[in-house]
Amino acid sequence: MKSLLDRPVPTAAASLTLRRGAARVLIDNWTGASTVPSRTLYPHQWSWDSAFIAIGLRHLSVRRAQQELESLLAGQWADGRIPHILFNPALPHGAYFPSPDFWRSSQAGRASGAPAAPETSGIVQPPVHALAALLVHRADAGESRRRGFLARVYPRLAAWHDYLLTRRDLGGGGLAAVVHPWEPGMDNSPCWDVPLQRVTPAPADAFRRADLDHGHPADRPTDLDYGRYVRLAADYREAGYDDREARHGFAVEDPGFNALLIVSELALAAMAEDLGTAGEPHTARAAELTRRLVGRLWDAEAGLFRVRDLGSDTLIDERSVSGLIPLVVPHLPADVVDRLRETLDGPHFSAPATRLVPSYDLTGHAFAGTRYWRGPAWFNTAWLIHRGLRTHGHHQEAARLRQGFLAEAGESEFAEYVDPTTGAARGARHFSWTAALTLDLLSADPEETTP
Ligand code: 2M8
Repeated sequence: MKSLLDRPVPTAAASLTLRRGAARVLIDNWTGASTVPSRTLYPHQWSWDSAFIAIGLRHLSVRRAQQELESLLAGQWADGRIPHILFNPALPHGAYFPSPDFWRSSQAGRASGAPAAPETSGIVQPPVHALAALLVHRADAGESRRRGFLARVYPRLAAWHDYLLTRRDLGGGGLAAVVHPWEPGMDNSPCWDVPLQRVTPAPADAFRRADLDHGHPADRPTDLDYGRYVRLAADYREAGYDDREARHGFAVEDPGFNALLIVSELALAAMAEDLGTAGEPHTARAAELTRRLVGRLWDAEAGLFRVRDLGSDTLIDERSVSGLIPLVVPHLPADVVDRLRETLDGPHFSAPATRLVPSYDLTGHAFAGTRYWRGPAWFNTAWLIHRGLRTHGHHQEAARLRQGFLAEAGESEFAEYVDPTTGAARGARHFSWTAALTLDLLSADPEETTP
């Protein structure tokens, strides 16, 4: 097991090596218009991956970072949704499952406004995009204005948020709901176990997984999990991906997802002002969403936000890193911020072998150090929590997390995630958002704590 004391602050030479390594990953994973998360496991364009990637790419090439986001927006549906995958038509269907012929977006999603091309999935991922777009804009505001970047992306991002806040307010409480475990980005979290029990799995012989060609079965979700993922996605497809028609077998309000929506609403406010229009409607919406988030999902006793299961209208009794991500919201009540910091440093999330934050409660009944989102520590969530600590002025804790992040990223060859009990790298290597967010933390700009 690695000792935390063995980890000095990176020297200038070590930082340069890290920067070069991270840049190499992004160059290798660039396809010409966007970046794949991993050449092996995830060979298409993913939604929230591209947002994190753009945040890092802006330090290499602002133009390329803009292109990353605009390439994703080319797959946006007329109803406003940004699909979670845009498929590369040059790849065979077997490269990833579920493939375009499963989702059939251009046909099955036509009435919901799916584009004729590219083929996409029909579900979504967390709305980090407006935050990413604002950070990309600010990396070179002059160039961005000359190219009309904000003018093009702002209306599309506003439509995306409108989709989430109208079609996806399934609980009627003013928060966006997610309807598939892939939507909050934490596919296999124990938070989904109870709501997923209501879903009849598709039979195992009805599909062929491609993830096991590259990922280890002990790390990935089980076949039973996949059966349920397939059932939910197929039912949504059969309803034309229409949220007014679909009877969602799974619907939850996720704190991380909604926190990112709030931060992105604030980013839209800043964009609107830059474009000479009023940012106030977005600021007001962010304030209202913050009230809803605290009102519907905060658990003061546990000291973190919980997931609300809309099937039973109860809070799910699990502790996930998603419940800490709201730290990134600027206008949280002070007592909530204090409790979140305590929880971060307490027994549930303070990992023995990594300075990253585990995805699930270290003491929880379902904790598994290597299995997908059921314990492993991920770099994007650490980046968000780092941002949250800085937003609330906790610079020392933020600096510690940054240092841990950079050490883990380098030692793990930019791994997808890390086992928090041993520090061992797991999942894909040369993973794009790990590299991108490394570049970002190496260039951390104190001006950028809040939108
Ligand atoms: C993982 O999710 C995909 C499905 O979207 C998968 O397991 O096949 C998650 O970690 C998700 O958050 C991430 O966006 C995606 C690509 O990196 O991989």
